[in-house]
Amino acid sequence: MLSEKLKSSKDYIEIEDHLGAHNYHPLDVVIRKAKGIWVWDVDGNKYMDCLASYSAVNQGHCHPKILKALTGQARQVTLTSRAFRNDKLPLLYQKLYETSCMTQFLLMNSGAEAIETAVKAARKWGYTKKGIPDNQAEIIVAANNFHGRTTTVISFSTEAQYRDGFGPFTPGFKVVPFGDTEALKKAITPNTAAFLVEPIQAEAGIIIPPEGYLKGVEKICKDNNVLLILDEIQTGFGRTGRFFCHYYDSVVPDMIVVGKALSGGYYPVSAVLSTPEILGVFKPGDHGSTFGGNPLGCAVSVAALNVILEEKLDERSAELGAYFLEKLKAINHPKIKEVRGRGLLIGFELKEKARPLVLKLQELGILCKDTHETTIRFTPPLIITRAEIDWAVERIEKALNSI
Ligand code: IF1
Repeated sequence: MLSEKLKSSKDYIEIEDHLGAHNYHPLDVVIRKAKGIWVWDVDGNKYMDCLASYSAVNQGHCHPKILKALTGQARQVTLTSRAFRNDKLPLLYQKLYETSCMTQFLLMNSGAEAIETAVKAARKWGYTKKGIPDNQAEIIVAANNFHGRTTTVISFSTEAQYRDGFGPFTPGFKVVPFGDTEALKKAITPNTAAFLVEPIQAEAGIIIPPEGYLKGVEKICKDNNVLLILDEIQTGFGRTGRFFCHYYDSVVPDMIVVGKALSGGYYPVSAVLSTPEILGVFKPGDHGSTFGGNPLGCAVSVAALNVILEEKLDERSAELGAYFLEKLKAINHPKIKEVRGRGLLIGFELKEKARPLVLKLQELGILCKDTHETTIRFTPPLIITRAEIDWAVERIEKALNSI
């Protein structure tokens, strides 16, 4: 058996690089175990996880309450398909209703699938409710968006690499600059069904729009009978210091798209949170997924949401994010271009490529990830403590001084 020979990280990496598609360039750390904000590799090294699986483990790795829900449900029933009903889906609907101000929900699995769902709902709403002529619906998106990797979703990406070689693309999308309400207003036509946007652009490098942007967007959408779709897949569930990032602006979107921390990292669960007026456009057979709304995912999801509420992770994120940001801003180093963030969604931009700093931090026991070459994201699980932030900042300073 091949696996008996596997001893060090090197052995695992060799197999992965040989047999796996090379659609990633991961750090050479092979994680075997994780707990809270910490992970351990197969060589026994311990690291602080400052990526939190791109905000999917806001609750911390292997949270015991979510684990209990997972194992308990796994013994009962895991998958029924939506051909039949199950006794956990209604409980998740109720939990989403209590936590989101939205009134109708549709469960999927990955973030990209939920975005696809929102696109389909917006288009059908456009034809059946707004009266857009057949096949003419337009959806406006923001430049430098990241909403996933499926063919339709990359059709409205502005990142050359995400599209290159994957055409032809899905038509019906228009791009406007992020943070620019005037551009949005100008782009709207009678055929515009929706505007899809992230409250903070994470993949683009933690880009926070100008004050009042979302409020302005909300008004323009309302005035023009255009649906406002917010992608809170990464910014949701406490990451930015509020339960949803758009709570900062007191806006009421028409659809909220969520995923990642909705399951605390245990199982892929995503959803569109909306209203009967909009999700009501789906009739039986219009849309679905084998695994969407399955009882295992729903049980996990209810527990994951309970952890966020019980541990007040949104408040923790606001408080500790402000602390982390302040400490990072206090580092006086010529290589730092800008430090920005909201809650524990923090971007640390250098004047040069960030990969060497990422590698140095790995040596010093911190895992993080660069984006767009020069920015490192610091997005630890929201359960991190002040002392642990102090520990991290000490190492970040040390790493900066040694590259
Ligand atoms: C990868 C980035 C983060 C997302 C927003 C939808 C999705 C994502 C705002 C799609 C997913 C992930 C995917 C992951 C890397 C990661 C990422 F660097 F690419 F941009 F988190 F910042 N909307 N983001 O952030 O959700 O289908 O993946 O469940 O490896 O591609 P998904």
